[in-house]
Amino acid sequence: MAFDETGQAVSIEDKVAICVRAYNLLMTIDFAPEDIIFDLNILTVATGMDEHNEYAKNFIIATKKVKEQCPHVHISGGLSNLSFSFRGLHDLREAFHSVFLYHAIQYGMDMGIVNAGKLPVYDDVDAELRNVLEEVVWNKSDDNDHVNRLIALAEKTKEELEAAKAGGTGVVKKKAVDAWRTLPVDERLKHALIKGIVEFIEADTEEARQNYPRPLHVIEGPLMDGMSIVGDYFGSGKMFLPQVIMSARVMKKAVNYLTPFMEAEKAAANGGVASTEVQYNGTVVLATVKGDVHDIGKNIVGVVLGCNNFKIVDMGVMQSCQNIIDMVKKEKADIVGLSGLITPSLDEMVFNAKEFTRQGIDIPLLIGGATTSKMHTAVKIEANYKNNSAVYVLDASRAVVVVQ
Ligand code: B12
Repeated sequence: MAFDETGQAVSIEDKVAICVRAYNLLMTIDFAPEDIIFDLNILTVATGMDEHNEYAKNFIIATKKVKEQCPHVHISGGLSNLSFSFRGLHDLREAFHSVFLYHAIQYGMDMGIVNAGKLPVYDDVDAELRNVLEEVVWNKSDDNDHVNRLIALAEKTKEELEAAKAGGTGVVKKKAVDAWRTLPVDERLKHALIKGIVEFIEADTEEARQNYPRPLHVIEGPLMDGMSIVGDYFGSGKMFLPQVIMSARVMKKAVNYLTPFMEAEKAAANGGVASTEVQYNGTVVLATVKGDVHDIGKNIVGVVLGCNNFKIVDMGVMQSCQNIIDMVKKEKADIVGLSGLITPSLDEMVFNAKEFTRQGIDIPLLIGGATTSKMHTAVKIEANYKNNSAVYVLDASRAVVVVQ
């Protein structure tokens, strides 16, 4: 922590000086710089004392400076201190944390202590409140006007909460909950994904299923639309990992709900014969490559191909190249599909292609997942796969045509 013999660092200069001093000391014993995490002290703002108003800004600016002067270190901080002045007003405090993190992350903050599952999405924070919070975080006025406006908003929130309590618990929240339930079903599905709400997902998925010709269309339509909004928020720092995990759970639940319907479609196409008794069109081994945990897309591909009468051997995530090769041989697979969504997976796929070539795998290799591309597949993977073709597949519906 940014602490020394005289106490905890408050100013930018002190935070930086203490960290640089600690860094230099640690360098003399060859401590790995990437293993150093500095906590720069997030201190309480909007306390009513002018000298406290710079605290959030100091943390953010110091984060940037420490990272410049101490290469490879990481920066952390405990969030609850920031909003300590507003104890009891949970929504306001959570909004405060979200706005602060949005900026601090852009300046290099790597990790923090916060109830992340409760953070609102930055864009969802009420515009008036967000503007005031921005001003307070950056201490944009000299005359305390911004702090006074925040206090006024806090007073209003408090009164609303008290009124709600008097008129029965949770009235304010209940109203907001009900409002999104009146949206059209596609919008409700998107909302549930973005907010990570599982409560109504099966009922809404069923309603959407009735509106589309095929269950797969619900996945490719509103569910994928919702996931891409989640991806945009995550990519731009407006949503955080625990929130994305909640979204992923919602998505999985919806897909699980639709799976039996897709299987029934398949059975109907086979004249009512259950999948175990039919002759498969071929065997496809699917895996997410080593180091990568994303599996929603791969699972959908598996379901869709399964519905088109392919035997699917889904190996799951984080699969080493050797495991995949062994499985392809064991299953006498006709096609192998690799999924990857993070940048390191691109190199891992190239490694797979080389090893497939070296170990004599000679079946078509499908490549999919958000970070893969036609270009990378052509230039890096296909060029290293000598025994057959590497084919980039944009989405699950296209996988069927390609595999056929
Ligand atoms: C959900 C999600 C997660 C979930 C995953 C849960 C799960 N069980 O899968 C969790 C929260 C765990 C997660 C973790 C991380 N994630 Co993430 N995640 C996402 C998110 C929001 C959605 C992915 C998704 O499921 N999309 C929906 C599915 C249906 O789409 P899809 O996978 O592309 O699949 C379709 C096609 O690509 C294709 N397809 C996919 N695979 C295959 C395979 C074959 C063979 C074929 C034919 C087709 C095919 O068909 C599918 C259906 O049409 C994306 C952003 C985005 N919008 O893509 C980020 C994203 C992929 N994640 C990202 C990151 C950075 C991470 C983390 C590193 C975060 C962190 N700091 O820890 C970790 C990764 C840890 C690791 N080692 O893998 C980045 C990757 C950036 C990059 N270039 O590296 C993204 C792009 C977000 C961003 N913009 O920053 N993530």
